[in-house]
Amino acid sequence: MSLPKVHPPDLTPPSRIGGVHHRAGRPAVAGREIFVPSWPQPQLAVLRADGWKLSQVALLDLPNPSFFAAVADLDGDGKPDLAVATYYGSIPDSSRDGLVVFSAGRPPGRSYAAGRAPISLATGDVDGDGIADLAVCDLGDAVTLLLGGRDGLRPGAVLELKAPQSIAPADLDGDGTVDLTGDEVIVFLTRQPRTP
Ligand SMILES: [Ca+2]
Ligand SMILES: [Ca+2]
Ligand SMILES: [Ca+2]
Repeated sequence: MSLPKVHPPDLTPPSRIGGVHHRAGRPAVAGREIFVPSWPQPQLAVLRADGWKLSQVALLDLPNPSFFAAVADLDGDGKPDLAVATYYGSIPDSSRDGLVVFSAGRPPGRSYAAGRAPISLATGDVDGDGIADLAVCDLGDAVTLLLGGRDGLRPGAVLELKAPQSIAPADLDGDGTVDLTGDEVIVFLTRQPRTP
């Protein structure tokens, strides 16, 4: 049996935007679109896949460089939204750090405070209201939980944790709401306590 021949995709690497070399952060995917954050440029490339062809269709401006993007319907309108953690690269200079959310992946972006030096994101419905929520890990020793809603994100909780690198959503206790597990195997169960 012969295997079908596979052709490499026709890629236009986002690492050459504007003729300046930069590095790509953790991308996010929604349908046929791929959102690629980067540093040191404070921009995010929007790529679209068409079969094997992948082309850049937009370049979104950010207040800071970014290492991490995530996609989830954070306002409950049925369209996936793009969240980008932006981080200048210095914990002492964190004045422009935070989170930028592009509704349906399109500008303008809306900025939110999300700790100092945010480096990674996780999404899931933590409070069980049917709208995706967002957890932000930052090098300032915290995980910030922001709750999704029709009018945008609102503060949920701040969990102190030594230099969290990443966090994963999962329903660990099977109650239908998403729980969060940190890289130090610390588990945040979000189940509401039952009244006796
Ligand atoms: Ca949405
Ligand atoms: Ca929610
Ligand atoms: Ca749960």
